[in-house]
Amino acid sequence: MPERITLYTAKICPYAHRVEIALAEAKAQFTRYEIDLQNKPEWCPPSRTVAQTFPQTTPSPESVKLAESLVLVEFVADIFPESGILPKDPVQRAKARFFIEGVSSKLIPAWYGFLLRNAPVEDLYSALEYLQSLLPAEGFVVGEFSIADIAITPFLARARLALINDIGKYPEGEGKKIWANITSGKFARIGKYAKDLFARESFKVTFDEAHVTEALQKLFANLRSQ
Ligand SMILES: N[C@@H](CCC(=O)N[C@@H](CS)C(=O)NCC(=O)O)C(=O)O
Repeated sequence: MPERITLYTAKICPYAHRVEIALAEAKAQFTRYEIDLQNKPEWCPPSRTVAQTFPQTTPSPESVKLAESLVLVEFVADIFPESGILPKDPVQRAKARFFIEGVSSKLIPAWYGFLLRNAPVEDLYSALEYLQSLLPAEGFVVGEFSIADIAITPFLARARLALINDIGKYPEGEGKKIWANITSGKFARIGKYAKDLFARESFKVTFDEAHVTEALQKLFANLRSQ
């Protein structure tokens, strides 16, 4: 187990946010460095496929550097087993990972496609329909709050902000309606699930809504005119 953890992160980044939620669940002591993704330090990997999230055992060059949000969430679960975010039962663990797979392969591509390229909203609806079908009648994905809920929360939180503020490439004025569509009616279960996720203390203490709203506005303000 590392003696010290340093997390290089960015409030805007949904991937890095996963790790912050995991650390908050674990009540872990760590040093947090906010990185400006538009002006990254030299040592930060240039590729956008690599997360800006590295727990380090010490700040020295010899320190252990790890990346990739889902790897880091499980790393936190491994070194802080008392956090309870990794289900003890192997079946529940597999179910949590199965849900995460759906977030990665269905929800995230559909959301970014819609947000950035005005891809059909039906893709987003069908990804959410699929994930909703995996949810139990109430509570979190495997009952207790787990890695599965951590994987999706930052994306739902940013989708809400982008949609209620009408930020994105999709037609102007559609955002609020779409957020209402995906949280009520046939998506009422997702709506209740999102409320439960947003009420979680580990989410509340790690989400700077004003900062993320402003950052989304800055990043994506010109999308419709491009
Ligand atoms: N698969 C990575 C994805 C991380 C990722 O794409 N992060 C974005 C920020 S949200 C990034 O690296 N942006 C930096 C850049 O584009 O240079 C993970 O799960 O950690």
